[in-house]
Amino acid sequence: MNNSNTNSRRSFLKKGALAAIGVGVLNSLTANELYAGTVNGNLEMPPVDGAFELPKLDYAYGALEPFIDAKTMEIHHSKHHQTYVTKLNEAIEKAPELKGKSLMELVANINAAPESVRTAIRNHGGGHFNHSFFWKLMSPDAKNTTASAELTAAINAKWTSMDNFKVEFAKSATGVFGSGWAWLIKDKENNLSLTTTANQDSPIMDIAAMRGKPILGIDVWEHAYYLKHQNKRADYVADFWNVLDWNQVSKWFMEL
Ligand code: MN3
Repeated sequence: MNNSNTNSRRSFLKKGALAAIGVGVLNSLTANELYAGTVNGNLEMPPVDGAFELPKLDYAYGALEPFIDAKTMEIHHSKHHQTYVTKLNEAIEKAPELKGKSLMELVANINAAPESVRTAIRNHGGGHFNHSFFWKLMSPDAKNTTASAELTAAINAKWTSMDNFKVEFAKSATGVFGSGWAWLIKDKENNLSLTTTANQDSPIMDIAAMRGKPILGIDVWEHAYYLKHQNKRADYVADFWNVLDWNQVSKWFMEL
């Protein structure tokens, strides 16, 4: 049997043990279930000619002004994200058995990566996945978008109202200590939860403390906001709602 199945089982057993001692674990999705079937093609991102590529943005660097400034977008995309892509490709060069795997498959199976490149796949594969996801969540036309009826119902079921959800999400995002991400994730039954990850870890990773499929997330590394908002992360999170494309979140809620 291949390693990924063995690791999925181990991961499952570990999660079961954690749940038994009261640590909140969303569900027991196996690595394969996370990316099988109906996953959005854009996020599968198979390597192009053997190497991953920096995805193009659907909008100009200045298109999210005044909420996210053009310089931040340019550096974030063309430098930070590019570096994750470059270093992910370097890691895969050192572990040819990983060649040809989709980004989702790599990131969902950190434990299956050879030990020599595991940290690099975690940091740079995670970075490539998280940023590719993040760019698609934002749009200059965001103000014309609203959550679908299905997504609104799921949010209301958990947080009573959209306003209350936004308060809780913002708390989660401002509460991340140091660099990381805040996420809205869903389980197999479409139940929603908030979670955070450190560095470039992602909720889809088999090593995530709370695993699920992200449908919304915010990068709270200082590089995402420092030029405009300096130390005021809460202001950045407040501005984020103005560029968040609820059509995309609603789409992922149904499709992922
Ligand atoms: Mn970033």
